[in-house]
Amino acid sequence: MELSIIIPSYNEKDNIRPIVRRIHEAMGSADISYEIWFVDDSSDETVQVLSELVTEDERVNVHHREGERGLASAVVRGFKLARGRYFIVMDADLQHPPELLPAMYERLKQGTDIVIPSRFVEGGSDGGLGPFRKLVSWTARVIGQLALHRLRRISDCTSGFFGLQREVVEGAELDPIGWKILIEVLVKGHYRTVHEIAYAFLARDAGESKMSMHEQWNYFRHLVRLVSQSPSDRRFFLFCIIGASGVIVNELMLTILLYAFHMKDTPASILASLVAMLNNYIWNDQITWRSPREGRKWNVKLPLFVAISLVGILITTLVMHACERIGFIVPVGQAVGILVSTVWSYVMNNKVTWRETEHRERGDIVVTRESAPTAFTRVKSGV
Ligand SMILES: Nc1nc2c(ncn2[C@@H]2O[C@H](COP(=O)(O)OP(=O)(O)O)[C@@H](O)[C@H]2O)c(=O)[nH]1
Ligand SMILES: [Mg+2]
Repeated sequence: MELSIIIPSYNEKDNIRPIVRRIHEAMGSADISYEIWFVDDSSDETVQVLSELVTEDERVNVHHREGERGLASAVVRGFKLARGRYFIVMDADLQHPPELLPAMYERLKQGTDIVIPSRFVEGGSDGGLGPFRKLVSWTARVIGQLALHRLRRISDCTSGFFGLQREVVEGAELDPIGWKILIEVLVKGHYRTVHEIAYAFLARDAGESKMSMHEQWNYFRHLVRLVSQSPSDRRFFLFCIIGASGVIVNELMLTILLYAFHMKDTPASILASLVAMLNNYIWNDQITWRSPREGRKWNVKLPLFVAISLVGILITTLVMHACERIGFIVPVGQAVGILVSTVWSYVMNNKVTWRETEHRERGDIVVTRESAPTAFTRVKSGV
């Protein structure tokens, strides 16, 4: 078996037959052995439609889960059931055009680990969503990309449409919450290459969306869990929290020095900053980079940390001025500067101050992009 197409479905009675037909049409010309797996949690006539289809069409397989819900866990079940060398996951409602399947398959066959049709690569669009859903979806993506470094370069990291080599998820401990199976795969999967293909996300053919506020909340919980399970993302998060705690220490110290010790403004300000720096150093040493790091002494680490922080202050000011020059007000420029210098300090401290002892297998992930041929982007589903 070459390819397994995995489709999570929940109350999609009017979409099941059309999507199977469209998949066969799309795959018809290609000489590929493939199977379709519906992982279904439906409580309506979808169940009957699927059981009829299984007897009519040998390529169709159904796994019905009784009393269970959840798009992402349905896909994980699909990964376990599927027999193909390659997997492609897509929705049942034809918002993901099956016409893209042969191109995705070709890429997988050439050895790309993960293929993601993207709404946000040149030539793609997400016309299938209303303005409110677009805003929610954009916010969710940005928060995800800030929290998890492996999502940063993937333009459509919350997509429900993607293909992968079986090995990407085999042996990975997938344990998603809610809907966004792709973020789970991107964070925990074993892969080196990602290819994005532009496509147009279309409006639903029939039935209605099952997206809800509850699912947005699940997405947030899922992110928190992934951050806690991914050492480097967890470190960056802790570093930011400790940095923020330093601001409170700084202000508190300043108040004490000014009003209890009647110090002058400038020395009070400098001393408060130094105390905050010491505060940050101690917490980072004890929490952020606790182990397994090189056993350097504090008299090496502390000066390095201070030097990096001082350069960070310089960076903040330079960025603030640069922003001011292009028309932003000073506080906004300062905020951008703080952001840049936080990333600077984190990267430098991670690489220099608390240098890792063991050689970790690194290797960057390579992301390539392709704008889709018009034929793929203009397909209208069933209309
Ligand atoms: N198995 C399973 N599939 C689900 C569940 N919730 C949604 N789906 C399917 O996931 C896909 C995406 O859902 P949809 O409502 O279209 O979300 P939207 O495209 O983001 O509006 C569709 O194929 C749904 O039938 C679920 O709890 N279990
Ligand atoms: Mg949909």
